[in-house]
This record gives sequence, C-alpha cells and structure tokens, in this order.
Amino acid sequence: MLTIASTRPSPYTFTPATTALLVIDMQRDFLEPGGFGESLGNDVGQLRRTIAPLAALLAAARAAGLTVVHTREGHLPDLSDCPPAKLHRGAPSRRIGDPGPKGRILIRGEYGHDIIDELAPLPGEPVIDKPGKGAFHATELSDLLTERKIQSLLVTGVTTEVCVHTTVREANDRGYECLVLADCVGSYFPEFHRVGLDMIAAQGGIFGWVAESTDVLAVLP
Ligand code: C5J
Repeated sequence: MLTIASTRPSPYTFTPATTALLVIDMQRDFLEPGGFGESLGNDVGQLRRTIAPLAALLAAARAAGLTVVHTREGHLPDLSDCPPAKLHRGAPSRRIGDPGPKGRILIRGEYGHDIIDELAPLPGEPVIDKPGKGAFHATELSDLLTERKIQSLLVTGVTTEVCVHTTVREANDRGYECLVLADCVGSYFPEFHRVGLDMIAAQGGIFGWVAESTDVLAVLP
C-alpha cells in the first residue's frame, strides 16, 4: 500500500495492483488544430502542457504494472449514438460528423478521433470508446474495472471541467477513490481548470483528491 502525503485535501492511499491510470480523451480532435475542440472556438494549444507530464506518468505506471485504460469520445459513422441535443448544440464552425482536415469530426475510425502519437496505447491496453462526456455512460468501463478488481483511479486527460469532471463524478458515485493529477489534466479555460480541481478536493474531498504527477512518481515502485 502506498501513501501520498501531499494530496489535497488529505493523504491518498492506494495499492498498485488495484489501481488504474485512466487517460481521458487525449485525442487529436481535442489537442490538435482542425478538430472538435477548435471547431468550438477553443485554443487547443492550452491543452498541450499536459502531454509531457502525462507521458512520464504513463511510462511509470506501465513500469509499475498498473492497469492503464484510455478513453476516446466519439460517435459511430452513422451518428446513431449521438443524441440530437449534442449534435445540434451551439454554433460550431464544424459539427460532429462534418468533414475536417483530420477526417470527420469526432467520428470513430477517423484520424482526428484517435489518441495523439505521444500517448499512443500499447497493444493490449484497453481503449474505451464513449459517446458521452462520462467514461462510464454507455461503455464497458465498469465491467472492465470490476473484472480487474480496481478500487482506485489515477485520473488524467482532457478537459478538466468536462470529461474529466463528469467521469470523476460517475466514478465517485460507483465507489472508486479518484486522485486527479493537476498537471496531467487540462482545460481550454484556465479558470475552469483551477475551479474544477478545487471542486474535487473541497468539502473534505467530495469527489476525490488532487495532486501533481510528481507526487505519484515519487511513490511508485
Ligand atoms: C469535451 C472532453 N470538452 N473530452 N470533451 O467536449 O472533455
């Protein structure tokens, strides 16, 4: 059992054998120009500071034998799993399913939908395709974590206040102990990122714990 003393709001204890590193939606569609994130008017450069610390954490987690799970937000080519409310929301420059420079926006199998090269999953690492913001909604994630007897989640990815937050809330309600790594999650909006992390650790850790990836690296075997 390992303990990180510097986590907010209190020390965090986890056992590597029952802990998974969850890497949420580190896709070209969110991190590179021409994808879904940019179509919504966002500066995708805001997210790129997460890549180097997350690559280091991923390497350490693999070396320590943690379960690693990647997720990708996206939809079937016929959009049958995309609710009209999501498809028609807002006034993006390109809608989900529209052609773009990296393929159809947020569509499974397209180049832009896949995970960035720097964080490519290794063969055998589960990749959960999710139609929603939360990684538990309409996916096999719950069964996968139960089969592997996972109790703790080290949560990383993008974006802090959207898919990371939704997933942490879902996981917390399912009984998982979530530690969110502040330097490995990112938002297009720095203020949302800061407040999003504060919300997780507030009220005695109402959704979980917050730390830096270096705090985890310091205790991993
Ligand atoms: C968003 C995500 N922001 N992965 N998706 O639409 O956070």
